[in-house]
Amino acid sequence: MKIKKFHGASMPEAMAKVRSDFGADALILSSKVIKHGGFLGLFKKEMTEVVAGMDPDVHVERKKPQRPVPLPNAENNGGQQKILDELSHVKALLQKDAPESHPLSPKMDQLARYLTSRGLKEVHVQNLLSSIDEKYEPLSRKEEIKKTAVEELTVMMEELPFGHVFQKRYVHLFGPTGVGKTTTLAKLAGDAVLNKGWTVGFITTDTYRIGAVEQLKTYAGILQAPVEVAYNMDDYRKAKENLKGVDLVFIDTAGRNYRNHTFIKDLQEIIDFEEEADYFLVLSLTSKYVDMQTIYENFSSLPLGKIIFTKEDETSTMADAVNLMLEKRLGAAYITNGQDVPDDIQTVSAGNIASRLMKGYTDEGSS
Ligand SMILES: Nc1nc2c(ncn2[C@@H]2O[C@H](COP(=O)(O)OP(=O)(O)O)[C@@H](O)[C@H]2O)c(=O)[nH]1
Ligand SMILES: [Mg+2]
Repeated sequence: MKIKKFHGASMPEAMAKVRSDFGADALILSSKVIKHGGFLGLFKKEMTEVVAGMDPDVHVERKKPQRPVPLPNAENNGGQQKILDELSHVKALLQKDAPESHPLSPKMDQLARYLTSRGLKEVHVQNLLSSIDEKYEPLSRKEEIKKTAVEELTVMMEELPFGHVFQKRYVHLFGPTGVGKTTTLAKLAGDAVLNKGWTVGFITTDTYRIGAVEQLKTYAGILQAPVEVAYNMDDYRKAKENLKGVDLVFIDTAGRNYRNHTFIKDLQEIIDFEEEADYFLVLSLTSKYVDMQTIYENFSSLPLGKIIFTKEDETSTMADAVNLMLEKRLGAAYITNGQDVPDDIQTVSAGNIASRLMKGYTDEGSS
């Protein structure tokens, strides 16, 4: 299949280019609004980008017009010449605007199959392939393809916010049961105390699970940090008052089945969302994509910032995390990769997520 990106000031304009190049049989693989041009990142213009595919085998040549062409004579020859000149001008413009497209080479096909087998969605795979096709000469070495794919995947994610710097006093972690919220909170607090020399305190609203408060107290004890337990909004406000003297307050919440929207309302009854705080959604990389998507959507009524992905050590692919971030235009702050507190946590960037996704590529198949 031939795949190519088309750009236009509007959707109809981009589609006209698709039809002119690929005909009526073109398959639209994706469309999005992108920012283009500008100066120092400002004044960028919005454009529509359409990725279209066309199978050369099923492409039907468009019929030639049946109208008889009038024979040239002295009277209409000048007019005809003008039309022909204009047509060749339009043709030249179209050719200039539309980059050359090629059918997938076996090596690019191998890249597409690798990413699809990891779980990256078709639309993102096709976007990646057409960016590589547009920008690079045909690539043949696997190492070269891997490097280029990492670069282009990084570009696809580069506008999303990644990593984190603590600038607000309150840090909230939300997420389903057992994803690793309490453990991650302990890792973040450990880093703040041990590496940055800050003072920290904890508030937990997880009073549902037996042992949850004790689990947090154990970690807090090691860091010699105070823990407050809040059963309702009053307790929560008092807890904040009691922790006025510390630099950072980490707030642990109960893991609930957040595919059910009522549990989100429970959070709003106990936590004061008016405060200056960072709100993270914690999702396990071992979760199913559709569940991550529903949980994120249910949380969208809260002032959610970035995601923290956990349990990288328990899965072989980051593809669903990438699918979610690209689809929801979300960034990630951290990835955790083990049970050791405080060591098994890393800040993330678009580049290291792209590298993680491409990690197994050179191990598979021929070079
Ligand atoms: N393998 C692995 N296990 C983790 C990770 N983070 C947390 N866990 C484990 O997941 C389990 C649940 O963690 P917990 O913090 O209690 O989850 P919570 O219910 O979301 O607070 C514990 O056994 C943790 O040790 C991680 O990055 N990798
Ligand atoms: Mg917990």
